[in-house]
Amino acid sequence: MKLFEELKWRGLIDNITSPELEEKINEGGLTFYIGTDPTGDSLHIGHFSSLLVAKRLKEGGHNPIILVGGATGLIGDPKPNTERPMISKKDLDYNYEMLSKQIKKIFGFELVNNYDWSKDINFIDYLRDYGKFFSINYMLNKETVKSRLEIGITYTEFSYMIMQALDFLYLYENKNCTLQIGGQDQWGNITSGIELIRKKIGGEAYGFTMPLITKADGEKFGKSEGGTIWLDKEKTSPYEMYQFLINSEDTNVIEYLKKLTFLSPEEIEELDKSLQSEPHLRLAQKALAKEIITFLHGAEELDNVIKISESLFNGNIKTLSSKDIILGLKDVPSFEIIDKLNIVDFLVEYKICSSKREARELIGSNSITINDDLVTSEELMIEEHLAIDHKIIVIRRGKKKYFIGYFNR
Ligand code: 629
Repeated sequence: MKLFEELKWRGLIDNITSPELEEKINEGGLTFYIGTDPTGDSLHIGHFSSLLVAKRLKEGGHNPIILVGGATGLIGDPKPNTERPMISKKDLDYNYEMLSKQIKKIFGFELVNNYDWSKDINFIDYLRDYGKFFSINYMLNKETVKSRLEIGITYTEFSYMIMQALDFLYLYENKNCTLQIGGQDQWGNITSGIELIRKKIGGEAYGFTMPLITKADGEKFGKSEGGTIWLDKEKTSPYEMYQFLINSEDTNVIEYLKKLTFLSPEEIEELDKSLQSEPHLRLAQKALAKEIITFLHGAEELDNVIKISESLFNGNIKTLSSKDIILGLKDVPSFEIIDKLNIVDFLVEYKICSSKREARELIGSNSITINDDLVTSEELMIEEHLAIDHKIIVIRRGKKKYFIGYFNR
């Protein structure tokens, strides 16, 4: 399968600016770029599929440039239905440092900063050398701008597309960059650059956009109930990312394997077969989580995450450290254990049971465990010597309801 065909098969091509791009993608040898603004201090999994396409193109013999928008980040790419808050230069610089480090560490690509060339353009030159090539009608026709006319758009955000166009022209002239890629929301910005290159210097440049990943419920991919899934392990632990991925819906998991992993079409088709015949084994979800966690955080992190996940849910909680348990049970109810109580009073005090009667019933039906040990006596005193690492005890009510009690939080 040729590269362009594989990108299509993986659902990574939304729109291309000209038909001859297909052959050029298959031939290799293009210098291309993708840009990201430092609006946050980490990439999230929604950026990941776009940046992975840069890696796929690199493996297909093309030369990637990643642009981090130290200038455009100060202006704000207009969003369809809201004005972006103005970011401070201090925050922008911090985000820029964090994002550049992260992209270099994960992808190792050449980075450029559009502040380096934009900062030297004075206002009059900007209007004469670039603004002159943009008719208001052309700009008003951009999807995002059109949708903002109702609620209002400032001159600042309105000008953004000229800045991104200017970037493409700069990289075309200085790095022989003839292709820009981006998510489908970038179509207007990318075509603005192609137009500027054509009108100003008679050059020919190309672009293609990628579909943004969807979720079964139409929600934006990369947002879970626990919030955004960040690539920075300090913001989203490998365990949380693993849980997010392993819980992918059956209806989405094959799309995610195509877009977010380097598994071959044959391997993905095998996983699709297992999804159809033995969905309960969740082999596709396990493969997705394995590939992404290994790519981002390394094989060791993957092993640790699987150990936590299996120990927690196979009744071997005592093989884990309190740190891993807290990580693995991040969102379960937790409380500070103050007084020494017997188990019945304890279960009522910390609202694990609604009454002493219910507590006695659940103990009697073997439905309460402490650190995976069944509670068989109503006289059991809950004391620190029961704690794991002298810190926590894990109470499970029934099959899946967990609580964490802290002795020394
Ligand atoms: C200057 C800035 C350029 C080229 C691009 C840019 C950034 C671009 C943008 N991109 C999004 C972002 O930064 O806003 N104007 O968050 C985001 N991008 C990755 C994909 C995207 C896009 O980082 O292109 O479609 C979704 O992840 O929204 O000269």
